[in-house]
Amino acid sequence: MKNRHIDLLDGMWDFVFLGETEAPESLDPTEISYNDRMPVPSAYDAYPRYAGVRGTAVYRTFFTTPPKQSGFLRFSGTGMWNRIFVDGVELKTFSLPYTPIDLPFPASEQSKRELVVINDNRFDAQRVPLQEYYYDFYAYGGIYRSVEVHLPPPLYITEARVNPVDLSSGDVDVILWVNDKTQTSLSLDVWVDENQNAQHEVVLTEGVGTFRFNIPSPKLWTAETPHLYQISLQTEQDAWDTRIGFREITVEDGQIQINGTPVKLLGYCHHEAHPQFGPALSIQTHVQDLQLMKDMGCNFIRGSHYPMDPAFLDLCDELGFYVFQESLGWGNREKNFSNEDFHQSQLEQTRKMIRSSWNHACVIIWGYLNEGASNEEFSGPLYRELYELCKQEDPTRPATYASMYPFEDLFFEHCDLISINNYPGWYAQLDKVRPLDEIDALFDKIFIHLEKAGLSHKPFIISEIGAGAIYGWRDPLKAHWSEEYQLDYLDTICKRVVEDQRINGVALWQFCDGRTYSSAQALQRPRAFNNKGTFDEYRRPKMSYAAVKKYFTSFKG
Ligand code: ADA
Repeated sequence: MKNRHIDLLDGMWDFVFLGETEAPESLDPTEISYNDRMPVPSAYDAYPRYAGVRGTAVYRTFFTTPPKQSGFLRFSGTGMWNRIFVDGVELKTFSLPYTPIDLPFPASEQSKRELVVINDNRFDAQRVPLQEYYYDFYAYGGIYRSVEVHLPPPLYITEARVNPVDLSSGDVDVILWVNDKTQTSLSLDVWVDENQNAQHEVVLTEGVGTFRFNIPSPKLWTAETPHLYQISLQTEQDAWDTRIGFREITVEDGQIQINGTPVKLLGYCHHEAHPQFGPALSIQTHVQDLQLMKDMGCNFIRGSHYPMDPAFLDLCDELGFYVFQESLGWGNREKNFSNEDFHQSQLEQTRKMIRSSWNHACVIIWGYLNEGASNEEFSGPLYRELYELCKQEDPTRPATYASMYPFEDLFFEHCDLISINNYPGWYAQLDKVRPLDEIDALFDKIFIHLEKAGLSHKPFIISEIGAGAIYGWRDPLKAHWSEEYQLDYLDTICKRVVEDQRINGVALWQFCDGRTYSSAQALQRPRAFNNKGTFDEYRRPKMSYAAVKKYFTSFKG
């Protein structure tokens, strides 16, 4: 078996923070003086020396290639705006926070290669159309996920979708793309779990080819039995590797089914966030988070509000979680929808998200535009285009968006399941003496409305609901912000979810507390944190943990 040559560039890089430079677009990478060192991956503005700064930072490292060897760099996640140079030559300027991106670089006579990243973390509608200052989670800068150098041969597979199409026969359909569009065929061997499976002569048209192979009597993948197959597509000089799970998602008659069996999705919205490291979470933190969720009986994670780290998705494949993977957006309004750069960036990042996470068995739902203006006609074109894009890129998975308008939403026909964010009893009527009563009342009203609107055939999930609690704040009066109020709140909602068949799932808001904006916007956010976590930011459980665990672990379907 061969492997593609991949070097991980993670480690200490040269670094300098230049502050509020006027034009990072015209900085010359050869004229930078570095005065510090910085780990990659990490968010530099989470470290004490640069905490909270906004401006331009420059990173540099070196890597080696054999002379005359080209390749590509894979950035798994960066914030918020970047210009990338290899040997002084600009490869690309881009701003797609949290989104994996591959950048081909040219060959050189030299084997020592210089990589420079000019990175800017300022809010700017032109440079960074996807990220607004008011999003309710802190927007960090830097290279916060891994960077790899891939050194493939001259003809190589750039991407492949490996789709188990038949759970009983074990047929797997593959569509693959190669870098050279003039090639008309590709010979390859398929390996499954270290065993040679079959040889194929794949016909290529415009650099794209398809073929089918078979894994007899496959073991099925579910969150409870996360069986994975290691697949390697081996050409004469190269290997393209992935893992797949045999599972099928269907949405029918108001149900979400996995492998033909209806499931109730029980879990959390999960930010990649830590008070010391921002969005740069280690594999250790990922595993801790996932173990805590397993312990509570969760089978579901909504990756809010951006594509999750590929390393996190690998773990969800392996440990067994159903994931709602969504692209970056938060409460976008007319200003954004009327901005062509925002529109195009939404489409681009959603496409990249789907392509880079297509083979993950854990991903069962695509999402976009969290709490956008789905009650306004002006946002219709983008909602429709994003839905169509999801269906074109992937007809095998449902697509949806978290709506905050259960009664006024205009686009429920453009989604496969209805996802509602709401906070009855938290952002409650001020004169309500028993705000918790709002919870059941709201869902009763929503179901009457959906029935009248002829939408009862669509599965329904609560994509957010929750209440804030300050860790350790106990109060016999059970007031807002006390652990007691949050406990009663989550008890009420979890009971309703497990008992009501019309609710196909819940992603509680949220797994753990997370840092948010630090301006006067934080007046509703004590400590400048969103405090609705069942755990605090250091993953210490609040009282509500027991309620969630009680209902989720005892749910039998
Ligand atoms: C919204 C939003 C979340 C969070 C939440 C809250 O639903 O999608 O990101 O801000 O509200 O805590 O109010």
